[in-house]
Amino acid sequence: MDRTLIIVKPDAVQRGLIGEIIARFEGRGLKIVGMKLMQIDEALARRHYGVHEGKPFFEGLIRYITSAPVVVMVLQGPGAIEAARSTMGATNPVQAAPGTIRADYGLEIGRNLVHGSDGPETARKEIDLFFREEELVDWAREADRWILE
Ligand code: IDP
Ligand code: MG
Repeated sequence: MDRTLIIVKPDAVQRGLIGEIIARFEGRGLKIVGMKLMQIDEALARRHYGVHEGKPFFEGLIRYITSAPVVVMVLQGPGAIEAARSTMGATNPVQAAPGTIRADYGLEIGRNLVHGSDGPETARKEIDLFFREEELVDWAREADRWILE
């Protein structure tokens, strides 16, 4: 089953939107198999966003993601990566489709509330970066037979 790493970013935590954002993913049927509140330190931020090193927004991005606590989650389900990305909306909230998290709660690309892995390889790397194997719970959800065919 596919897995993806989600981060409820510092702006969303500060604005009291943790529950709202988790509810979007949970309601869609994605299963939470890992979750914690944490403060990302600079070293972890630089590793997580390593692909963006050297870009003009990079240092600001590191300051943003380390500026307050975040909630990190591993979500599981068929097509979890794509499902989560479509629930999040486009990177720039102004261009995101209405009904997505970023469109419904954001206006600026540098305060776009949520992160989601962009592919299977990135997802594996990001999950390993934020969670130890024993922190992930492989549980049987009673509702699964009403969500998954
Ligand atoms: P994604 O989060 O939709 O995958 P990426 O292109 O991977 O988007 O960028 C990572 C994060 O970097 C974005 O979510 C956003 O927080 C930040 N970011 C990207 N481009 C800009 C920019 O032009 N200005 C400020 N922040 C940016
Ligand atoms: Mg990305």
